[in-house]
Amino acid sequence: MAYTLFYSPDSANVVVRMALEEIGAPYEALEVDRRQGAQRSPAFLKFNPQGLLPVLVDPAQDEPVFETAAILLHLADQHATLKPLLISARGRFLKWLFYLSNTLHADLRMLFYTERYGADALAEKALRARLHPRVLAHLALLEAELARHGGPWLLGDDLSVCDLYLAACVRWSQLYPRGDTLGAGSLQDLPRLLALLHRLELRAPVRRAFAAEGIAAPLFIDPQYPAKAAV
Ligand SMILES: N[C@@H](CCC(=O)N[C@@H](CS)C(=O)NCC(=O)O)C(=O)O
Repeated sequence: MAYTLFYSPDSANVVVRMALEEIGAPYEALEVDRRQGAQRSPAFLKFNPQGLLPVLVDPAQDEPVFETAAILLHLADQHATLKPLLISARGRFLKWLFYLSNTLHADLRMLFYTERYGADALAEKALRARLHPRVLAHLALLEAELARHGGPWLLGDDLSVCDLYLAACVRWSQLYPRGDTLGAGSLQDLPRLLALLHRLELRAPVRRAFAAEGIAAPLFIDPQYPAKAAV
């Protein structure tokens, strides 16, 4: 039976959509209109009481799954793909998946929604100024990991859900929040990361995932806003 993915263009659901397209799993995508605040509607809160996207409904599971990393791990385990198959690499896989979720994505979220953390516009600007170098440090750490083992993917030879998550985070860091992003040239000292992003962008399933959300190339380096942007 098909999965159901709740989405809004260019929200974290695009990471899950890349995974579904890479896997070739059948799924239905249901739009939650963030421009209308539909993620806070009683109907959607039944699927995720946090009011956040993405949510994946797997008919084989007793409840909807939310949290991007949890959905990715679930899909990778279910389909035995987009993850290392050797049990000795399980720790490394989990380590980077959780790092992307708990550290990189978490700081990006704070950057995108500074109004939820800062007392006023000045405080928000100051917070963003503290977050920018943090995000750049996270990207530098990922670049160092790629240098350590030689890539081409974050976990080494094979594409994993970690690469999909990482690429979306780098994309968003260049687009959001509008008017105060990391800035041009912020990726120029990260050649291995750039190579990973170029390589990923060539993959047909990845392009299909973005096209389905109304997003044209370039996807990851100097990316474009979606046709229907929520923010
Ligand atoms: N920790 C969550 C974060 C998801 C998240 O930040 N979703 C954003 C879109 S990228 C969202 O739904 N924002 C709507 C809102 O905050 O009202 C995850 O990893 O799934």
